[in-house]
Amino acid sequence: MYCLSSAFSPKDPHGGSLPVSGGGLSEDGRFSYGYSSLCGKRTSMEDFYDARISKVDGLIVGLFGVFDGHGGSRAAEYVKHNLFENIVKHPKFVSDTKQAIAEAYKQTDSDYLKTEHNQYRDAGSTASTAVLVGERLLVANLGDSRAVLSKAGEDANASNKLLLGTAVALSTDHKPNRTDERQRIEEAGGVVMWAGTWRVGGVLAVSRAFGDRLLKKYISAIPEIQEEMIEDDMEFLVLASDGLWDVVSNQAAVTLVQSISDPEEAARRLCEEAFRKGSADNITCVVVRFHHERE
Ligand SMILES: *[C@@H]1O[C@H](CO)[C@@H](O)[C@H](O)[C@H]1NC(C)=O
Ligand SMILES: CC(=O)N[C@H]1CO[C@H](CO)[C@@H](O)[C@@H]1O
Repeated sequence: MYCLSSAFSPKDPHGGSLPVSGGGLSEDGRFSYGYSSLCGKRTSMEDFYDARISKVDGLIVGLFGVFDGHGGSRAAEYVKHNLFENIVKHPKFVSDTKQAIAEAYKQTDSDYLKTEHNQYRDAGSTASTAVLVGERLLVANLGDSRAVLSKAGEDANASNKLLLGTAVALSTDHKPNRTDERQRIEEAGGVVMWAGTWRVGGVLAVSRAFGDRLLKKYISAIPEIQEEMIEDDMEFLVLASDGLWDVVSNQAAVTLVQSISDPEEAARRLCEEAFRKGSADNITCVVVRFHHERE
C-alpha cells in the first residue's frame, strides 16, 4: 500500500503527508475515539490500525489497535483484518476477556503463519490493542507500539484546582535488550546483537510480534495484558506506533492531547507533532476519550 496522501496531495506543505483520519462516539456516550495515520518521510505505508465499536451479547465493546508492520505490510494487514474478529468471537470473550485476548493473539499468529507458508520473505507486525468491555479496559501488547493513559490529578499549587493529566504507560515495549526478553531469547538459543540498535539475531528490533516465521523461536506472539477498571480519573488513552514514541515522550503526548476535546483532532495533532519533530517512520495514533458524569 502506498501513502495515499502523497498520491493525492502533492502540494501538501509537509511534503506529501496529509493524514488520513476519522473517529466516532459510542451510542451510550461513554467514550469517543479518533485516529490519524501519516506516512512520515517514507513512501510506502506499513502502519495499520483499527478503531471501532461493536456489540457482543448486548454489551457495547470498543476495539482499538495499532499494528506496525516490518518486512512488508502483509502481517500488519492480516492482523488488522483478523485479530478483533478472533477476540470477539472467542467463547469466553465476556466471561474471561483476558484469556480470550491471549488465545485470540495466539490463534491469529498461527493462522497468519499458515498463510505465509509459500512466502520467501518474512513479514511481521507489532500490536498495541485496547478492548473496552463495560467498566473494564484491557490493553495487550506485542512489540514497541505503546499504550499510554492520562490520569487526572489536582495540582495542589494551583489556586484554580487545575486538572493535570499524568501519563501512565499501560504497556512496556518488547525491545530485545529488555533484561527479561534478552534472557528468554538466549534461553531459546537466540542472540541479541547491536546493529544500529539492539536486534534479535542482528535483524529484528522488537522481541515479540505477529509473524516473523524465520525467527519465530525467539519472536514470541504471547502478549502482555493489563486489565484496569475504568475510573473517573481516567481521561483518555493514546495508542501509537514507534513513529510517535521515538520523538514524543509519554508525558508530552498526554499534555498535547489534554486540551483538545475532539479525539480525531487530538490524534491528528499528535501525528503532526511527530512529523514536525522529524520522525522518519510511519506514524499512527489512536486516541480514546472516556466521558464521565462530571463532564
Ligand atoms: C536498551 O537499549 C537502548 C538503546 O538502544 C537503551 O536506551 C536502553 O536503556 C536499553 N535498555 C536496557 C534494559 O538495557
Ligand atoms: C511510509 C513509511 O514510512 N513506510 C515505511 C514504514 O515502515 C517500514 C519499516 O519501518 C518501512 O520499510 C516503510 O518504508
